[in-house]
Amino acid sequence: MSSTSTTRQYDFVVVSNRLPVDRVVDPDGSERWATSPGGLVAALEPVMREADGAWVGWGGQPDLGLEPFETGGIHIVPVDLSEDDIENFYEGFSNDTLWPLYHDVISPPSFHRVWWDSYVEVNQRFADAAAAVTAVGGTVWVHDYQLQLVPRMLRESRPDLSIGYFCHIPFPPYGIFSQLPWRLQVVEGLLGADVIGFQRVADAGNFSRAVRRLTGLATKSPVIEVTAPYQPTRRVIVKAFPISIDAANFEALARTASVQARAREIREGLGNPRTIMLGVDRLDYTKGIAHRLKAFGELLSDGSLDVEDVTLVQVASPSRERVAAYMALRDEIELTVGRINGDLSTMSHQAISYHHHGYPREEMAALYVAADVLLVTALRDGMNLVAKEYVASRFTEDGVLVLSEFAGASDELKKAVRINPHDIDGLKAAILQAIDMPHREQQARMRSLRKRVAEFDVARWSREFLETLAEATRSRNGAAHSHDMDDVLDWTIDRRKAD
Ligand code: GDG
Repeated sequence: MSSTSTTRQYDFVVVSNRLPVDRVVDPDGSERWATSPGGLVAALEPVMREADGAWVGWGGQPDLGLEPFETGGIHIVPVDLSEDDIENFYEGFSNDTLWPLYHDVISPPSFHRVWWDSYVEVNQRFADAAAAVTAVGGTVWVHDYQLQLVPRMLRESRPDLSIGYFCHIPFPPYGIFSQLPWRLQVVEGLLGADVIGFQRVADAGNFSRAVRRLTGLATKSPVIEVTAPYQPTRRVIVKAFPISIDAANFEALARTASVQARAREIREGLGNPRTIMLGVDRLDYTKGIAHRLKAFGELLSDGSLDVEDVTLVQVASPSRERVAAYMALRDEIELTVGRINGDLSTMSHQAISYHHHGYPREEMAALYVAADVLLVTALRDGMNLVAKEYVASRFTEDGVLVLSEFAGASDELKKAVRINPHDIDGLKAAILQAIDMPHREQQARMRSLRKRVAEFDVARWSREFLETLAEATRSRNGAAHSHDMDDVLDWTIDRRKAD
């Protein structure tokens, strides 16, 4: 780690709530920063390196008071959050207002004016930090629902910038979005961007409808004409850019001898069941874990499945543990798992192997390799990367993906066994279909899924977004955007030709 000057400016800046690095305390008490394993870092790392870009975000703990620094080749510009900011902006407005509202109000959103005030204040802090470190004519890419006001705030202070925004979660239909007391401010905040990206075509449509209803601006997909009284008048592009994973990297990991050996060990540890089913989710009410458990429990208790033959491994990684709805969910899930295991496990075979842990990537890959069936039963999910990771790991071309139609991934992964998780009988039938699927059918489906995931990987996602942003900016103000960004785009286009 080395310090860099606070006044340094960059041609390419990414802004996200969390930094792409985690603070790690080693056994000897020393502290260091480790790159988070997330796909976003993997996707943007080459672009960052090429453009010598910077990442603006929060370090994950209150009041760190850090100066900009460099780690793993990435320039880091930390934004400080206090305990109050975490409570009001992050756990409050982001995770207890926007998250449930944007996921079909599965859990009721709370609306509190102090949370909103904090959201405005913290968004301004992120916008100021980004404005301070971005060079004239530079490009800023803002990520996710915690920072929806940043595009407009940046546009006001830095009209010279090229501004992109990507929403990782769904954008709700107007009937739901309109519940938000600050709906107009949010829409106006996003319209500060030149390009607004969503996971699904439906999300982009929902956003455009909200714009029409709230502002009266004209929209004709993919363009929103921002006209007076809004200033500056310009065109905003609103489109779907479905996010993906570093598929080649995942496959390479799955192929390693150690991951293969670990997968065999996992199977043996479970008592060598005929079928291993797997669920991997943050412990979140959007993921439909309770629906999955209900269907599986019923299949065991009505005799359709035998606990000696089939085991469900459920990884529920800890998430948002200070938010009340997540505490209640944990209790509900763990009670259900306990009941099913208590009623239906035998001395030698457990019905559900439940793990409330985060695991290293290698262990995740071993689980994907070991699993004959992956269950994705989300009630609403922007994309669901777990589904794509499973597909990328199945280089043997077998295994079955059961996929909720309410996950963004279902727009692309058409050969999955598609389910409506609310339809418990349908879900049970799909689980049986997956378990009994002939090998040839598994292969035919998996080949098609793998082709899609390999072709539309995360590098392509970031490339397509940044190319669209560069084009939009060019048409707005001639070729006035940064020349260094041109170099990055030349590089991404060369990469595409090489693919
Ligand atoms: C949001 C949107 C959208 C999970 N447990 C462990 C672990 N993971 C990794 C998975 C996967 C990622 O976390 C989860 O991504 P998802 O896409 O499934 O879901 P969200 O966290 O809700 O992400 C979502 C995504 O943003 C991207 O735009 O797809 O819809 O909600 O990569 O593998 N990784 C490790 N240990 C764990 O225990 N190492």
